[in-house]
Amino acid sequence: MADLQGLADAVIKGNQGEAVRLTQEALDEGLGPKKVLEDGLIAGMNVIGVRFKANEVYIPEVLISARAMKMAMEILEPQLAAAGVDPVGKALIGTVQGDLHDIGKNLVVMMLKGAGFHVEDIGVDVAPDIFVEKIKDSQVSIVGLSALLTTTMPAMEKTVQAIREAKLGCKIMIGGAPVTQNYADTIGADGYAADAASAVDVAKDFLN
Ligand code: B1M
Repeated sequence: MADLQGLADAVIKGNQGEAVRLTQEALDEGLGPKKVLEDGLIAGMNVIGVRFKANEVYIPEVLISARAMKMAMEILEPQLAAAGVDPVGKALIGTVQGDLHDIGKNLVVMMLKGAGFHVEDIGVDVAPDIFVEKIKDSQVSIVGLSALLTTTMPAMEKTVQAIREAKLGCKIMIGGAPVTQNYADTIGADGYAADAASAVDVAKDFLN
């Protein structure tokens, strides 16, 4: 019988082989891909998110779990598309102009994917006009900006301004080590997250 709790546990433990095997087994037994995603993979990543926020697990564990989820998603994604299952939300994320740091951004991307979001990662050193162009192309409702340098924080402000001027109507979340809620308020961003797990909470709030 399909073991979705076992699948969630495989993601929590970062056991790629088991995550792939149990995903395939559940599909073979006729379980809907949405159920496998929600009650297996996302349930597992949710636990990792909670433990990460509570400092019970650290970045390496999150990366290992995210990799297990990614492997299982390779089997699940075509089935989700075939079944017409929409992602919970669509987000686009990049590191702002002048900044090459991407480890934190990548974690945010993984956690959002783990929570069922479709995420377009547009990389590092992204100029404001490129953000605007990519948002127009992908029609996302959530945009994430990451910065790790105090010297690139002004690029966040310019990017927020460019997105507002283009009237794209999306919610903007910012984050990165030097960034604060106060800075988000100052530059007119809609939200701030201190870490990758909190970024999921902020993105979910945006949907409501
Ligand atoms: Co750089 N670097 N670095 N660096 N680097 C820092 C950031 C620094 C604090 C080191 C230091 O001096 N102590 C310092 C910044 C000082 C400052 O501005 N206040 C610094 C500097 C100065 C520089 C250079 C200028 C050094 C030089 O060349 N003289 C240079 C700049 C290059 C550039 O960007 N133009 C530089 C280069 C590099 C490397 C390329 C060598 C490398 C980056 C590799 C990469 O990312 N692929 C690097 C690294 C690794 C670091 C440190 C050591 C680690 C950063 C990191 O990945 N942390 C960092 C010192 C440190 O933090 N101890 C440092 C782990 C990561 C998981 O955390 O990114 O904070 P973080 O992400 C968190 C949260 O912030 C949040 O969630 C994540 C997970 O919980 N978060 C978001 C992040 N983005 C978010 C977005 C959101 C929401 C939450 O919504 C969209």
